[in-house]
Amino acid sequence: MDVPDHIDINGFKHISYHIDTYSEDELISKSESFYKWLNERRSVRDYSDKRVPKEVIENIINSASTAPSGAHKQPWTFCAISNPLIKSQIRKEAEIEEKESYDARMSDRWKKDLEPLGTNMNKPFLETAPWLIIVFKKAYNLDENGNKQNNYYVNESVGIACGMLISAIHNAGLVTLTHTPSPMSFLSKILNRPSNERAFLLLPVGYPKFPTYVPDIKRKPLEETSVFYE
Ligand code: IYR
Repeated sequence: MDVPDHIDINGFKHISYHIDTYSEDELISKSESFYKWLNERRSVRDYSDKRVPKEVIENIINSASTAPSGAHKQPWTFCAISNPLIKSQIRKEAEIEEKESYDARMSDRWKKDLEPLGTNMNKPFLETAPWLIIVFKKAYNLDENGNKQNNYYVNESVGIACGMLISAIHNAGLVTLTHTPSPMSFLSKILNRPSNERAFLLLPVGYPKFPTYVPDIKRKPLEETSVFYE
């Protein structure tokens, strides 16, 4: 059918959009192989210091930035750090916060829940990994006059972008870890971020150290993660 390549909605141009579609057999096999590939991803805590080209990190960030966001505000900034001095400053401050958390802020129950994962207050990966990506959420934007402009569903939007970032890292054959030093305000200071940005997640990116061991955990089966209403 002949259709216009664009239409007007509320004075905004909407362009016609197509994606490839598949037969049911192809649908099943593509969705299954994607799941199998994604299921190979593991959070890794021990990194090689092997170099990763900047262009790879740029592509990974661009992939994350394709995420859907409230009113298409893309309320995120990805800070990518390879500078060793900044990495060591981040490690130093993160370990101060982590020591306080593990010593005083986290409940015994929480620490017990983390035991199988082998986490502790030491974060050498913050210096060893060739790159750290720190994701900041933009609580609001500032216009030219310094007025606050709302963003919408900021946590949802940035959370989705982080999921896509993690998948892009896995796709590149690299590994990461969702590290959550808490509080994370020291990152705004070190990286000199504006007042409308708050640190959301810190991800080291690189190759795993050899040999690397990860906890022998299992993922919940479909029956425990989903309910179908047919
Ligand atoms: N933020 C601490 C503690 C920690 C918390 C959770 I929930 C984890 O899944 C893992 C660690 C840290 O990064 O060590």
